[in-house]
Amino acid sequence: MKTLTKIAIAAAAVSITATAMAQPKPENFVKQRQSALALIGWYFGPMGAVAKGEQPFNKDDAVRRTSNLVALSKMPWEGFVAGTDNVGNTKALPAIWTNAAKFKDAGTKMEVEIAKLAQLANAGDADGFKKQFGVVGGTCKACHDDFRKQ
Ligand code: ASC
Repeated sequence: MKTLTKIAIAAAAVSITATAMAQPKPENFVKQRQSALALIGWYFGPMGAVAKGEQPFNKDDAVRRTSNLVALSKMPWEGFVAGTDNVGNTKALPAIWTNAAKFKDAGTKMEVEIAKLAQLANAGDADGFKKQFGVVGGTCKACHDDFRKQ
């Protein structure tokens, strides 16, 4: 096969894949963001007992949870595409799209504060970690107050 033909076939394959990947169903966007946010709750929530002093700080557990959270905190946003405000059992409020800059800012705050929490976990700084847990929780709450149905 001529090189040019090979290139043309490869390009066509890439474009078919790109087209297929660019069109998830609206309900799959909802599933994507709800899954990411549920996992954030899964890895974050149990550390509340540490923050409250009900459980000792365990560096390995904190590092494991926060490294997952650093990755997860970047994920929900691509699920909030326009036109998915009334799909399935979403609690997303229209303000997510009508006040997109504020929503983006609220999401970025969570990412930034989770990154700090991960740094404190890696440093084994139990006191700093406990304080920062509350700061991260505040970023969750702020976004839920403004952008999620109660
Ligand atoms: C969690 C969780 C939330 C936030 C929020 C913070 O662990 O599942 O939605 O923290 O309760 O106020």
